[in-house]
Amino acid sequence: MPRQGVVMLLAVARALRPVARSVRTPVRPRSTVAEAESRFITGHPDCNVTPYIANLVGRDLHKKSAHPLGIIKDRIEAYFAGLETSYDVFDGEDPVVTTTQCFDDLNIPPEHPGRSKSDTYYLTDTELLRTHTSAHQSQHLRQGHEAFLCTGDVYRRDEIDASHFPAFHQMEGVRVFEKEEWESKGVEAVDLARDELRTPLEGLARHLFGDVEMRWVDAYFPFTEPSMELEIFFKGEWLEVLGCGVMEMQILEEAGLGDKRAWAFGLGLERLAMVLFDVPDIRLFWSDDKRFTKQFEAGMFKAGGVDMRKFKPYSKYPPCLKDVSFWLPKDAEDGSNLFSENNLCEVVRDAAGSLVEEVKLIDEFENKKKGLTSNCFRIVYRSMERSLTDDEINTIQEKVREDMVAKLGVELR
Ligand code: FA5
Ligand code: MG
Repeated sequence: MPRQGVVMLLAVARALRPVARSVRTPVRPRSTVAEAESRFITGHPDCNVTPYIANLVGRDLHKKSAHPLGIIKDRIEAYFAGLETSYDVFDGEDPVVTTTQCFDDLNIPPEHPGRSKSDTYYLTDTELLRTHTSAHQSQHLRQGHEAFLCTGDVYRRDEIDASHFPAFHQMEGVRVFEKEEWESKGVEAVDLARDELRTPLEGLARHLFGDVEMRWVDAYFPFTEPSMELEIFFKGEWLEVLGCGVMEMQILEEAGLGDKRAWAFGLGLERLAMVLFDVPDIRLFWSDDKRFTKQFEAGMFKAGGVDMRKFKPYSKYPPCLKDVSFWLPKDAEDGSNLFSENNLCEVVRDAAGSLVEEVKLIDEFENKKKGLTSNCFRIVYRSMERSLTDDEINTIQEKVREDMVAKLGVELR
């Protein structure tokens, strides 16, 4: 969108902001000019994008050919380029999409938890940071692409640990089939699409992991039927590589392809890169530290990571643990509650950025007399790059505690 349009939208969003704010609405502590002007922090009452998240958008790690995510993406694209069907390749769509693109077009019902503000980053009530690359399926189909790959950064408000980060990268693949293809084979359309899905995706898994054991597991996605996940047995564990299925007809019909059938898949690049390069913490992908970036080079990939140089952790700095105990707020009249684990994680992320490694519930009990529930969470702080000082962690922890009271309505114990 041209800059003018953005400015205008921001102005409209501001004008629409409710005048009478409830007294409980906390004053936002960091209302800087930069924040007010951010494309992502709109001032709309439904906006829950924080400065920390806004700063992750646009890093385009998947486009860097010497970054582990770029290396894996290139490897997958090279595999598809070697198949008979020719796939159009996309990797530059705007991560800001509409609720129509991300959910409605995909048959995701209004009550689906993935739509909630506790799971998803909204800019306004109708615009959000995409939660999956499936958000672009319909648009590419409408534009006439019948076989394509589409990679991008996706965002989910989520728990915090070594394998979850609020931003990660997905690649989507779609392939459409014509009536003649299933008729000439004398099979049902849905069976053709399902069978035609298995070979290239199993081939992809071998291209990445070498000669591994694989299995197909039934799954559920609102936009495919049947739906499956492909798992591989790697380093002693079953690992989910991708989700896929035969696209629901409604999606094809709305794209003007009602007489065709298609399969689609979606996979996460971080999960693959973590196991193939031995990267122990998902935050490392976002590091600019030369000790990380220098270890990777374009095209260095070898199937299964065999004979491939692996990531050597440069050192593990000591963690700093902080526990916080508090009484949960009571539910509001409409049953809603300011506190949720995801909201707590957001508060911690906003104060600590990538210094937070894990947030976990370690104790919970109910005081029947008071009618209140107490939680104790452990926050693990650790830098990937240096030792942390007590002072800086205490300052962060103090901010977390203040925000927990102001934004989540808890009573600290
Ligand atoms: C989806 O996002 C579907 N859109 C995938 C799909 C596309 C299904 C097309 C059918 C047809 P899911 O939420 O399971 O599904 O995520 C897909 C992949 O993203 C997973 O297999 C996993 O590799 C990766 N992934 C999911 N959540 C995370 C996370 N928090 N961190 C890192 N990778 C993740
Ligand atoms: Mg899944």
